[in-house]
Amino acid sequence: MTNASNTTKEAPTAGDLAALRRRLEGWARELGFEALGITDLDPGPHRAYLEAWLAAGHHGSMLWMERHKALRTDPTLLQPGTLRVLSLRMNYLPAGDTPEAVLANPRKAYIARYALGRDYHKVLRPRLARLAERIEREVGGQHRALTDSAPLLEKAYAEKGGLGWIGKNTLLLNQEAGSWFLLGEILSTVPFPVDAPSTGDPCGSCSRCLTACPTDAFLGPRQLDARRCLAYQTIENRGPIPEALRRPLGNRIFGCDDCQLVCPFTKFAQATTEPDFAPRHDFQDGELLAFFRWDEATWEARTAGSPLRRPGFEGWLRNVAVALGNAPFDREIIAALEARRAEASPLVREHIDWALGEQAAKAPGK
Ligand code: B12
Repeated sequence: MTNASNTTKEAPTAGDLAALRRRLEGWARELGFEALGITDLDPGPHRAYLEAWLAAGHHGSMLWMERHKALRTDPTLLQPGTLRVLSLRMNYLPAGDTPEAVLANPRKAYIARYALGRDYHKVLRPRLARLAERIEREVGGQHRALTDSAPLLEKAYAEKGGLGWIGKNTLLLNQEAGSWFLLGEILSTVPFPVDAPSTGDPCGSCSRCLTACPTDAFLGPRQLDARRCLAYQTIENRGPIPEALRRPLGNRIFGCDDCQLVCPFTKFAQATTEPDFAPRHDFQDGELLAFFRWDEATWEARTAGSPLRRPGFEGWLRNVAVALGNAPFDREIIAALEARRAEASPLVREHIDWALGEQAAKAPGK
C-alpha cells in the first residue's frame, strides 16, 4: 500500500507516535471497531502451542493451518519490515438475541451468531485497509490489513496487545465484551509504542465452557481438539460427520456457540451496532424443515455474501439432515428426508439414511 508521497516522510519521533497512538483509537471507533491493541512480533509460547497442536493432528483436515505455520508466528514473512501488529476487535452479537431459546427448540436451526449476517471478512477487511491508509498518510511506512485472511495467530497477538485474555475455551475474552467479537489486524513497519499485554487469568477456577462442550472437544484448559468441535464438523469438514458426534450435534447446523453461551463473561457482551451483522432472512431462528427444502438456487441466493457459503450446499444439506434426525418423531420430517433421498449425493444420502433411522427409532410405540 506504499505510494511515492509517504516514502519520503520524515521519520516520526517517539512522541509523534505516542500522540498518533491515542488518535488511532478514535479512528478505529469511527470505522466500527470497539478497541485496538498494539504489540511487537514475539509470539512467546504460542509457536510451541501451535506446533504441539499440529503434531497431535488436532487441526484435522484444516491442512491450511499446517501449510503456512511459520507465517502464523512471524508476521515479517507476511510483510517484510513489519515491526508491530495492530489488533482490532468488532462486536457481532445482534441486539435482543435469544440463542439459548433457539438451541432448546429441536425443530429450529441453530446457526452460530457470527454467521447470521454478512461475512465478517467482507466487513472488517475494507475498514482495516482504510485505517491503514489513514496511518500511512500520517506517518508513512508499509501496512497490510488482514482478518483471518492470512496466516496469523490472531488471538495470541490480540492478547499480547491487551485486547483481552485467551480463555479456557481458547477464545479471546474481554471483561467488557465476553468473546462475542471478531478480530482483525494491521501489520505495520512503524515502531508504534506497544500496549501492555493482558495479564492474569480471569477464568480462575471456572471451567463451564469445558464441561458444556456437547462433544467433549476440550482436552484441557485452552486445548481444543478441533476434530471433535461441532464448528469444525459443520463448517470445515467436507466428509461424513462421525456417527458418535451426530446426536450431540443436536440442531446446530452451522458452527457452535455452546462454549461461549455458558461463559460468565458473556453477560457483559454488548450488542453490535454494525448493520452488516444484522441477521439475514430467518437465520436467527429458522425452521429446520424449511432450510432442508431449499433448492440449490434458493440456498445460493440466501447465502450470498454470508459465511454460510463455506461448507457448500452439500455440507448444508448434510448438517440439516443430521439435525432433522435429532428432532422429535415427525412424519413430515420423514417425508422431507425421503423426498430428498433419491437426488442426494452419496454423502448427503448417507446422512439422510442415518436421520431416517433416528426418526424410525422414535416412532410411537417403538
Ligand atoms: C482454525 C480456527 C478455528 C477452528 C479451530 C479452533 C481452535 N481453537 O484452534 C474451528 C473451526 C474449530 C474454529 C471454531 C470457532 N471459531 Co475459529 N478460528 C480459527 C483460526 C483460523 C485459527 C485459530 C488457531 O490459530 N488455532 C491454532 C490452535 C493451536 O490455537 P488455539 O486452539 O486457539 O490454542 C491457542 C491457545 O489455547 C493458546 N494457549 C494459551 N494458553 C495455553 C496453555 C496451554 C497449556 C496451551 C496448550 C495453549 C495455550 O495457545 C494456542 C495458540 O495460540 C482463527 C483466526 C486466526 N487466524 O487466528 C479463527 C478464530 C479463532 N475463530 C473465531 C470464532 C468466532 C470461532 C467460533 C466461535 C465460531 C462458531 N461459533 O462456530 C468457533 C469457536 C470454537 C473454539 N472454542 O475455538 C474468531 C474468535 C474471536 C475471539 N473472540 O476469540 C477467530 C479469531 C476469527 C476472527 N478473525 O475473528 N475456529
